[in-house]
Amino acid sequence: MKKGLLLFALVLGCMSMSFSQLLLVDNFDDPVYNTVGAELDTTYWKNHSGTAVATIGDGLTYAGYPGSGIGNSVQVGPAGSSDYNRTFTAQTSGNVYSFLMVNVSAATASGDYFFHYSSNPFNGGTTGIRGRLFVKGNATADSIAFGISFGSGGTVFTEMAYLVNTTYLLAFKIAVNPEASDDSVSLYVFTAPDLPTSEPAIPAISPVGLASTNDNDGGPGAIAIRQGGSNQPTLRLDGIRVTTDWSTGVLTSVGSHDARPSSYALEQNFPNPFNPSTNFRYQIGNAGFVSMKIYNVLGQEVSTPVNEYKEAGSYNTTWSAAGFNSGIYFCKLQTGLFSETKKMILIK
Ligand SMILES: [Ca+2]
Ligand SMILES: [Ca+2]
Repeated sequence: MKKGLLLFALVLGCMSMSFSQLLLVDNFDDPVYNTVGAELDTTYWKNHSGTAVATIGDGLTYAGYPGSGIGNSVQVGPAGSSDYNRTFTAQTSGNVYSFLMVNVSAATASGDYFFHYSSNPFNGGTTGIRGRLFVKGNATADSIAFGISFGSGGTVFTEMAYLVNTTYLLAFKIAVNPEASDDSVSLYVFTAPDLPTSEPAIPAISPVGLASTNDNDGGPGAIAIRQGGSNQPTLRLDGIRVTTDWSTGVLTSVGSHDARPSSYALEQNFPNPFNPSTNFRYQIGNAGFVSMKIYNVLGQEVSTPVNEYKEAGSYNTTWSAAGFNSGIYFCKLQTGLFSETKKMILIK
């Protein structure tokens, strides 16, 4: 079966289940890809434009935030121009929050955007839903303001109330609503130790974009980190947690989607041959969505013993083949970039 079909099957399976509503986590903590000074890794982040990619910087901390103090960060600027995106399951209704720590060391007076929402598949932001996160600085280059825009609309900034070289926790919200011209973005900015466990009533920037033509255009399904050239800020961002549920974003510690294939394994099932049930032991190196699917000898999917978000660790899963015919079956485990298949025999 093609990879795309498998992914589609995984997505369909997840939609019918109840699971943690974290859509994407990146703490830039994978030692294989995320060493300081290296380029933003293209294992997870796909290049949309530009060549001088963002690099990895020192990690950021924010007291109490689950993404705090884990591994490294992404360095945007001072040079370079690029736009790298990472997709997640598109959300066609409801709220999506991107929590991220941001520490700005320099920002231009006109400002520019450094992070944005787009659609899945990523479309470059010229069509589809689009929300952007900006920062600009004052003339003496010590105070900054954050800003947001939706679709092709203008940018709305906060007061120049924030400081350079200070780590803030941002919650960049995009709301997808059923009627025309009612989608929007809004922004919350927190200073440690402020860490509300539910969405505050009043954001730093109230909803922007309500009349945009990008409304209802597939929903958010990607985030992107962007360097914009001459007007861009210089900053680090870290601890990205995209979620449909505010409290999950700030409370649940689930590790990172960053994956090192060597820390994953699917052992041969036991017993094998078997009747009517058999066990699988497997190991997950980092938290993430895990699917275990059973295929018959024709390659048809016949059962899904596992299809949920799991913490890193070792697991045991039993598959009962009562009701299935004798024959050869395959068990495929998939999570992130890791995939392994074992062959087994049911004898009745
Ligand atoms: Ca980090
Ligand atoms: Ca709408």
